[in-house]
Amino acid sequence: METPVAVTIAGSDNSGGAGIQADLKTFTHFKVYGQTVVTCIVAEISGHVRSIQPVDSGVIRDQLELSLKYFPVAAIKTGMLYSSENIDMICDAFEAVPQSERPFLVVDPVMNATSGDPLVLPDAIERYKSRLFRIAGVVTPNLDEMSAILGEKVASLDSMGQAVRRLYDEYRVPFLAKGGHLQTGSAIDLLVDSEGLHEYSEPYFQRVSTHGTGCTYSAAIAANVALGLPLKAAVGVAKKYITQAIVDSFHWNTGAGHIVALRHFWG
Ligand code: PXL
Repeated sequence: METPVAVTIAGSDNSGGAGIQADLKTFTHFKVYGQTVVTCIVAEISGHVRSIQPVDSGVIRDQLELSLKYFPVAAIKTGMLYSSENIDMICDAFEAVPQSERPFLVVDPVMNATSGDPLVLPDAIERYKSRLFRIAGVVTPNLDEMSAILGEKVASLDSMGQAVRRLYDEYRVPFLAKGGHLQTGSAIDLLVDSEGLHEYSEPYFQRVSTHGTGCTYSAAIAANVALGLPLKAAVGVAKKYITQAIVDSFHWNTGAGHIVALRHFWG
């Protein structure tokens, strides 16, 4: 099989656990050729964002147009998009591709870092709802992001099931609701598509950093769809991968303290 190409549109995390860096490592793990559209440069470590430098929107557009024009892009994932202007521009570039040739689009609606620091300007959330969700192949919100999209708190498995159905009814594209933060002993995610609800459950591991889990999970879904798996199966593979990445996290002790990071590769 020819090596498929996948593109991540996201921010750069210098510490390497999240953002563009996590996405590229994940694409490489699955033997998918990764390309990047960098939206922001973020200076951070797990648990603390120090500064954000947005990339000029014309340069963001050029990165995406070059990938779409010159490469057989099978899948795109979006992470930290930062502004409504960026979202508009990405939708415009995507919609300019004839419908039958469009890559599969995974939208991770990144709003905050695990530390709670905002990674999006407040008005961008409306643009996700009015444009980007509607052209997605799947949208992958966590509980906080689902709450922000729906405008009401989603904090239990029951409410997550109802919420994800409402999202499907509203936007008519598959949604993967990630319940990892429910802390029920299992990390339960619910995918809703035209066939209904599918549940994915793996053991929940506490006390390890979750920095980059959303990025890594959505990149793994994009990689596996690019490899030819149907969405339902791609989510299953990605769920097992993210669980193992957490279990086998890196732990470092330096003069500045103890730090944990996801493992994106083995061997
Ligand atoms: O995990 C969310 C996220 C997305 N994108 C970038 C990030 C982070 C979290 O820190 O740095 C660039």
